[in-house]
Amino acid sequence: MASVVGSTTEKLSKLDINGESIFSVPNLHKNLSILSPDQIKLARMLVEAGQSHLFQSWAEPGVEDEEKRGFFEQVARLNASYPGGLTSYIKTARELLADSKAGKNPFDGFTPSVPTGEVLTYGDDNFVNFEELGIREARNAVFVLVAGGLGERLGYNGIKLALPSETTMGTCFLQNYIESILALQDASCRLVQGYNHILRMPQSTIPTKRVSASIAKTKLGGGCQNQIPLVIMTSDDTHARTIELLESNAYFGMEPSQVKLLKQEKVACLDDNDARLAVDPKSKYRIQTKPHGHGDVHSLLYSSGLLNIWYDAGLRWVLFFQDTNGLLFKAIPAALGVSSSKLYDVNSLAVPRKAKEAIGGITKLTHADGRTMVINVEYNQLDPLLRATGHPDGDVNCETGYSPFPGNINQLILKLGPYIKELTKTGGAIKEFVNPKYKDSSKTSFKSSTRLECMMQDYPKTLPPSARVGFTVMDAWLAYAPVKNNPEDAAKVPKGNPYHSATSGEMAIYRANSLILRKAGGVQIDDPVQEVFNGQEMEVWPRITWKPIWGLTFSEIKRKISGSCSISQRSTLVIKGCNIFLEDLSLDGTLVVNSVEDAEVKVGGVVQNKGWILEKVDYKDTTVPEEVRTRGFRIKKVEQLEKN
Ligand code: UGB
Repeated sequence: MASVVGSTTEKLSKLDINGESIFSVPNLHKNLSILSPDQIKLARMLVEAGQSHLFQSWAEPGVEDEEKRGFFEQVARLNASYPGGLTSYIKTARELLADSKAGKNPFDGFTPSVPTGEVLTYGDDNFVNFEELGIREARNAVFVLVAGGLGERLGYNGIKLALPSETTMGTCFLQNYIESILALQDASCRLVQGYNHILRMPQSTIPTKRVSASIAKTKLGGGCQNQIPLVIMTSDDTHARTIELLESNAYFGMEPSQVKLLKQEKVACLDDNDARLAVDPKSKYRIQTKPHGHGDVHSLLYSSGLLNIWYDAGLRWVLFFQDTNGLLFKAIPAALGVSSSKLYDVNSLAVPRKAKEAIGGITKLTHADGRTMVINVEYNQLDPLLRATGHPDGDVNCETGYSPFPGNINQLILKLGPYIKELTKTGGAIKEFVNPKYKDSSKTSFKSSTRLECMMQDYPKTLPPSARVGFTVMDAWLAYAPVKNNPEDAAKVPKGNPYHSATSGEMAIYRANSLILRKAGGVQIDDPVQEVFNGQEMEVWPRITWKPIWGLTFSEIKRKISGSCSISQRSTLVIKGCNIFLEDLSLDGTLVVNSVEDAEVKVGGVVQNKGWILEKVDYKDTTVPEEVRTRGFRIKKVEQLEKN
């Protein structure tokens, strides 16, 4: 060791940057004998970057040496996981912190205006055509789920992917997503392989029996070879629990090899405007870290090598999505159809946005020099940007009752070829930002440490003007109902704005399914009643749920409903199977229909029973499991008709 230190010391003796060298940091100097050459190199890099304070409280050699080596392991990880290493991170941090202190507007020189995009209306011919195109393209798609966030606003103790998206079937978000992807895979293969004609036969030619509920089986031929890949971005906060959720549920029916997990690393926290790295309050041998944001997904995908593998396999689209939107897959087929027909390099899914709603606004930005881009302006930046550019009222609703800027729901569809080309230039690095909370107006110190962050929707910021960047707007009832707010905060959301809570996320699924059955199948569905759960006023529709395989598109659902069907408000309908046909069904109570994949079932007649009742639960009642009390109700199963 002495000789290693000797030779390294010789090299290091030549180093004296701005008067700071390893030798001017006594506690580090004393410990050189216990460090490897690589660790000394890292130490040198830190000192050069103005981080000598990290060694300030180090013990004498021989004391806590393991912890010291652990410190360098962490530094090596932080250095390797950031493009350009820690030196580059600190340099960027200094620049961004200086801009923030100077109050520099990140959109300086840009004027915002409302962009035009593709606005879709559920169920019209245009929508149905896009859906068919989307289903056709789905077999050329890859799904990327960003699920590294802990959901601080939600305050849930588990991972959000494990939360029930709704409690009638009890399907968690990850299961809902995986089953939807499998259903898309199946529908896409059927359409392309041309044996969909079997499914599209007039119903009179399909041998079925009526429910009450007998099952007639028809074997549908053909198997699908295409497997749609799913990538899940996790973080240290979510990785192990995501694997456990997958493994303990046999990957919810997906082939394990179809799913890849990429773990994002956190980044170093910053203590002051000089970008001095923060020492972890729990250990003087650790740097405090925090999440870098969902923008990491691009560099992770790039460095994973997956993009080229997919490209070589003939895949064309990468679809990014978030962890808690139970409606998302109702919007995916049409949105993918838009991408495919318009040949968009980037297509962002959007919904009408309420002013001040915590979702970004899709905005056209025109620079004084003529450059333009259509990009998400994050919810905390939209109001100041508007005020700074001649809109004294800032982020307000227009005469439609909505913000004129469509709301970004962070569902992006990127065309794989141009995406690879762009990432080859950038390495997947996304423009970062910093958001320090200052102690006072002098902006010299922070209330708590901050860090650089990046967002996946900022990807288009580096694209050339020739890139085809568009967006697709759909109704929020169809496309967007995330679970982000805890009950207490949700109850404080301005009246008329969406709650984004576990309660609203679940109720939105029932509303969407009810509206879809009304619109696609002409089912008579009673109007909802208003009820208050955990201080949030909700429309309560009949609890109608189905497995994604039953109906992903308007046409598919329309095809499965005939005659005169009706469902009362207090009813629950659960459809678990593919070829279940509703015909002249009158439901007032609870009906659960289970069928195996290749069975055909016709469901009809009058079903009446006491049904399932929603029982209120207070979110403060800790005797009730967290995922139940945060949604404000549980389902009491009094009576049902269940047919298998
Ligand atoms: N996520 C990660 O995977 N890693 C991280 O480091 C952080 C998050 P939030 P946010 O659609 O409702 C976004 O916290 O960031 C995952 C858009 O920026 O739920 O406040 C995390 O697991 C905003 O423009 O949302 O806001 C989750 O799946 C708006 O569109 C996802 O990233 C808003 O979402 C989003 O994280 C929205």
